[in-house]
Amino acid sequence: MILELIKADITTIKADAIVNAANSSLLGGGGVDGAIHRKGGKAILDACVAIRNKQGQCKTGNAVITTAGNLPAKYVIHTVGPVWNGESEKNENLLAACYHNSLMLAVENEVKVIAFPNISTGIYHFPKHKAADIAITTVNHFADKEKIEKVIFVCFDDENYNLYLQKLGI
Ligand code: AR6
Repeated sequence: MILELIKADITTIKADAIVNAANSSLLGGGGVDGAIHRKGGKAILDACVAIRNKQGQCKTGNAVITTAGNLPAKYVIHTVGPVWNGESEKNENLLAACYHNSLMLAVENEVKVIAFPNISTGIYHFPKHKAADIAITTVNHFADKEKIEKVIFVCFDDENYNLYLQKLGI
């Protein structure tokens, strides 16, 4: 499994799946979620509504998969990160679950290339250095690693990009 780092808008990435930092409603919001729904179009929202009607809200740490609509990717994996509230261990486990469950869904759907944004580090205020450690560790420890060809960490802001550069030893 190759790890790649880029600084970009995730909606421009042509991966098999891009991951969305969603909220439990699955009905869109601001940040990367807003950008994905805006550019991906109504097909994504329709698919999210269908999932909600079937299973209700998406719990923190869980993930669901939909079409990517008009985006260059094939799928969007929507995962709900924790809102940082200072409860370190609980929040850290939930953030790790986001990466783990997104990778599980990727494998189930034969996704070979998956792109992650820096989940929870925007509106949800998770400390960026801790979030980067969790993202990299969870991806590196994923048991079915050989089934994924490439994980792309997509950073949007300089602070995250510089942290990942350092932590990935690039
Ligand atoms: N491409 C890649 N990364 C982005 C983009 C983009 N287009 N836009 C922002 N980021 P956030 P959260 C980065 O706030 O903290 C929404 O309202 C951003 O710099 O999008 O998980 C949801 O509906 C940051 O590093 O997500 C939820 O309610 C990272 O994406 C809530 O925000 C995550 O920032 C989720 O909050």
